[in-house]
Amino acid sequence: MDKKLHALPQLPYAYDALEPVISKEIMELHHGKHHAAYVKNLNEALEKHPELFEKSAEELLMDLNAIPEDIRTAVRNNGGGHVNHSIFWEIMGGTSLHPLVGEPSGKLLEEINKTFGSFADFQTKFNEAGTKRFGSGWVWLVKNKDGKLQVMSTANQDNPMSEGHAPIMGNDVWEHAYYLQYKNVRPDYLKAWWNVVNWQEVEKRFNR
Ligand code: MN3
Repeated sequence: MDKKLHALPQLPYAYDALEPVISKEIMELHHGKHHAAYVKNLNEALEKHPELFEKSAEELLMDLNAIPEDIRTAVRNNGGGHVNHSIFWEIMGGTSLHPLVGEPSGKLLEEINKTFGSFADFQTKFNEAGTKRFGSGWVWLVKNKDGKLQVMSTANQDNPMSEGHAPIMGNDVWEHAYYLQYKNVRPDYLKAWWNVVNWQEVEKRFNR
Protein backbone atom coordinates (compact mmCIF):
# COMPACT_ATOMS: atom_id res chain seq x y z
CA MET A 1 0.00 0.00 0.00
CA ASP A 2 1.21 3.45 -0.85
CA LYS A 3 1.11 5.25 2.42
CA LYS A 4 0.54 8.98 2.40
CA LEU A 5 2.27 10.48 5.43
CA HIS A 6 0.97 13.71 6.90
CA ALA A 7 3.34 16.57 6.14
CA LEU A 8 4.19 19.92 7.63
CA PRO A 9 2.73 22.57 5.29
CA GLN A 10 4.96 25.41 4.19
CA LEU A 11 4.15 28.78 5.69
CA PRO A 12 2.44 30.97 3.07
CA TYR A 13 4.82 33.84 4.05
CA ALA A 14 8.25 34.34 5.58
CA TYR A 15 8.93 33.70 9.27
CA ASP A 16 9.32 37.44 9.87
CA ALA A 17 6.24 38.48 7.86
CA LEU A 18 4.01 38.92 10.91
CA GLU A 19 6.38 41.23 12.76
CA PRO A 20 6.01 43.29 14.84
CA VAL A 21 2.84 41.51 16.02
CA ILE A 22 4.38 38.02 16.11
CA SER A 23 8.16 37.78 16.15
CA LYS A 24 10.27 35.74 13.77
CA GLU A 25 11.60 33.73 16.72
CA ILE A 26 8.09 32.71 17.83
CA MET A 27 7.14 31.77 14.27
CA GLU A 28 10.28 29.67 13.75
CA LEU A 29 9.69 27.69 16.93
CA HIS A 30 5.94 27.50 16.51
CA HIS A 31 5.97 26.22 12.94
CA GLY A 32 9.36 24.49 12.77
CA LYS A 33 9.27 22.78 16.17
CA HIS A 34 5.75 22.66 17.65
CA HIS A 35 3.75 22.04 14.50
CA ALA A 36 6.44 19.72 13.13
CA ALA A 37 6.24 17.64 16.32
CA TYR A 38 2.45 17.24 16.00
CA VAL A 39 2.90 15.97 12.44
CA LYS A 40 5.65 13.55 13.45
CA ASN A 41 3.68 12.21 16.41
CA LEU A 42 0.51 11.85 14.33
CA ASN A 43 2.37 9.77 11.74
CA GLU A 44 3.96 7.64 14.46
CA ALA A 45 0.59 6.94 16.06
CA LEU A 46 -0.99 6.00 12.72
CA GLU A 47 1.80 3.46 12.02
CA LYS A 48 -0.05 1.19 14.46
CA HIS A 49 -3.14 1.29 12.20
CA PRO A 50 -1.74 2.14 8.76
CA GLU A 51 -5.13 1.85 7.02
CA LEU A 52 -5.94 5.20 8.67
CA PHE A 53 -3.36 6.91 6.44
CA GLU A 54 -6.09 6.86 3.80
CA LYS A 55 -8.06 9.44 5.76
CA SER A 56 -7.24 13.13 5.82
CA ALA A 57 -6.39 14.66 9.19
CA GLU A 58 -9.76 16.45 9.09
CA GLU A 59 -11.59 13.17 8.47
CA LEU A 60 -9.82 11.64 11.46
CA LEU A 61 -10.91 14.50 13.73
CA MET A 62 -14.49 14.52 12.48
CA ASP A 63 -15.00 10.96 13.68
CA LEU A 64 -12.73 10.32 16.64
CA ASN A 65 -14.89 7.42 17.80
CA ALA A 66 -13.87 5.54 14.66
CA ILE A 67 -10.20 5.67 15.77
CA PRO A 68 -9.00 2.56 17.62
CA GLU A 69 -8.79 3.29 21.33
CA ASP A 70 -5.06 2.65 21.65
CA ILE A 71 -4.24 5.67 19.44
CA ARG A 72 -7.39 7.79 19.86
CA THR A 73 -5.87 10.27 22.32
CA ALA A 74 -2.68 10.57 20.27
CA VAL A 75 -4.71 11.28 17.12
CA ARG A 76 -6.95 13.74 18.94
CA ASN A 77 -3.98 15.70 20.30
CA ASN A 78 -1.55 15.48 17.38
CA GLY A 79 -4.07 15.39 14.55
CA GLY A 80 -5.74 18.35 16.23
CA GLY A 81 -2.39 20.09 16.58
CA HIS A 82 -1.70 19.53 12.89
CA VAL A 83 -5.09 20.74 11.62
CA ASN A 84 -5.37 23.66 14.06
CA HIS A 85 -1.98 25.07 13.11
CA SER A 86 -2.58 24.52 9.39
CA ILE A 87 -5.71 26.69 9.68
CA PHE A 88 -3.88 29.21 11.86
CA TRP A 89 -1.05 29.86 9.37
CA GLU A 90 -3.52 30.25 6.53
CA ILE A 91 -5.75 32.82 8.18
CA MET A 92 -2.87 35.14 9.07
CA GLY A 93 -0.77 37.28 6.78
CA GLY A 94 -1.06 41.02 7.16
CA THR A 95 0.74 43.46 9.42
CA SER A 96 1.10 47.20 9.48
CA LEU A 97 4.14 46.61 7.26
CA HIS A 98 2.25 44.41 4.80
CA PRO A 99 -1.30 45.61 5.20
CA LEU A 100 -4.29 43.54 4.24
CA VAL A 101 -7.88 44.60 4.68
CA GLY A 102 -8.19 45.04 8.45
CA GLU A 103 -11.83 44.04 8.67
CA PRO A 104 -14.12 41.45 7.19
CA SER A 105 -16.50 42.47 4.43
CA GLY A 106 -19.45 41.19 2.45
CA LYS A 107 -21.57 38.30 3.67
CA LEU A 108 -19.24 37.50 6.57
CA LEU A 109 -19.45 41.03 7.94
CA GLU A 110 -23.24 40.95 7.56
CA GLU A 111 -23.42 37.67 9.47
CA ILE A 112 -21.07 39.01 12.20
CA ASN A 113 -23.19 42.12 12.62
CA LYS A 114 -26.36 40.06 12.74
CA THR A 115 -24.99 37.60 15.28
CA PHE A 116 -22.87 39.78 17.57
CA GLY A 117 -24.19 43.31 17.01
CA SER A 118 -21.02 44.72 15.45
CA PHE A 119 -17.50 43.75 14.45
CA ALA A 120 -16.18 45.39 17.64
CA ASP A 121 -18.62 43.34 19.76
CA PHE A 122 -17.47 40.18 18.00
CA GLN A 123 -13.82 41.04 18.71
CA THR A 124 -14.62 41.66 22.38
CA LYS A 125 -16.40 38.32 22.66
CA PHE A 126 -13.56 36.46 20.90
CA ASN A 127 -10.90 38.10 23.08
CA GLU A 128 -12.88 37.30 26.25
CA ALA A 129 -13.23 33.66 25.28
CA GLY A 130 -9.50 33.49 24.55
CA THR A 131 -8.61 35.17 27.83
CA LYS A 132 -10.87 32.89 29.88
CA ARG A 133 -9.61 29.63 28.39
CA PHE A 134 -7.81 28.14 31.40
CA GLY A 135 -4.45 26.62 30.55
CA SER A 136 -3.83 25.74 26.92
CA GLY A 137 -6.25 25.84 24.04
CA TRP A 138 -7.79 27.78 21.21
CA VAL A 139 -10.46 30.40 20.62
CA TRP A 140 -12.60 30.03 17.49
CA LEU A 141 -15.20 31.55 15.29
CA VAL A 142 -17.21 28.61 13.97
CA LYS A 143 -20.23 27.93 11.85
CA ASN A 144 -22.09 25.78 14.34
CA LYS A 145 -24.30 22.75 13.70
CA ASP A 146 -27.25 25.06 12.97
CA GLY A 147 -25.21 27.01 10.42
CA LYS A 148 -24.94 30.04 12.73
CA LEU A 149 -21.79 31.91 13.68
CA GLN A 150 -20.58 31.23 17.20
CA VAL A 151 -17.52 32.07 19.31
CA MET A 152 -16.19 29.13 21.29
CA SER A 153 -12.99 27.90 22.84
CA THR A 154 -11.50 24.44 23.01
CA ALA A 155 -8.98 22.89 25.41
CA ASN A 156 -5.57 21.60 24.37
CA GLN A 157 -5.55 20.79 20.64
CA ASP A 158 -9.23 19.93 20.33
CA ASN A 159 -10.81 21.15 17.10
CA PRO A 160 -14.46 22.26 16.84
CA MET A 161 -14.95 19.86 13.92
CA SER A 162 -14.86 16.96 16.40
CA GLU A 163 -18.09 18.43 17.83
CA GLY A 164 -19.66 18.97 14.42
CA HIS A 165 -18.83 22.68 14.02
CA ALA A 166 -16.98 24.18 11.06
CA PRO A 167 -14.00 26.31 12.17
CA ILE A 168 -13.84 29.64 10.29
CA MET A 169 -10.91 31.19 12.16
CA GLY A 170 -8.98 30.42 15.33
CA ASN A 171 -6.31 31.89 17.54
CA ASP A 172 -3.82 29.80 19.46
CA VAL A 173 -3.74 30.72 23.17
CA TRP A 174 -1.10 28.21 24.23
CA GLU A 175 1.76 30.05 25.93
CA HIS A 176 4.14 28.95 23.16
CA ALA A 177 2.16 31.19 20.78
CA TYR A 178 2.96 34.42 22.62
CA TYR A 179 5.09 34.05 25.75
CA LEU A 180 8.46 35.06 24.26
CA GLN A 181 6.94 38.41 23.27
CA TYR A 182 3.92 39.08 25.47
CA LYS A 183 5.07 37.15 28.58
CA ASN A 184 2.08 36.35 30.81
CA VAL A 185 -0.17 39.04 29.31
CA ARG A 186 -2.37 36.95 27.03
CA PRO A 187 -4.96 39.74 26.57
CA ASP A 188 -2.31 41.96 24.93
CA TYR A 189 -1.50 39.20 22.46
CA LEU A 190 -5.18 38.63 21.69
CA LYS A 191 -5.66 42.34 21.06
CA ALA A 192 -2.59 42.70 18.82
CA TRP A 193 -3.41 39.54 16.86
CA TRP A 194 -6.24 41.20 14.92
CA ASN A 195 -3.57 43.10 12.97
CA VAL A 196 -2.36 39.91 11.31
CA VAL A 197 -5.70 38.34 10.38
CA ASN A 198 -6.01 37.68 6.66
CA TRP A 199 -9.72 38.37 6.13
CA GLN A 200 -9.64 37.19 2.54
CA GLU A 201 -8.74 33.70 3.75
CA VAL A 202 -11.26 33.85 6.59
CA GLU A 203 -13.99 34.83 4.13
CA LYS A 204 -13.00 31.92 1.87
CA ARG A 205 -13.46 29.53 4.78
CA PHE A 206 -16.78 31.15 5.69
CA ASN A 207 -18.08 30.81 2.12
CA ARG A 208 -17.05 27.16 1.79
MN1 MN3 B 1 0.52 26.33 18.84
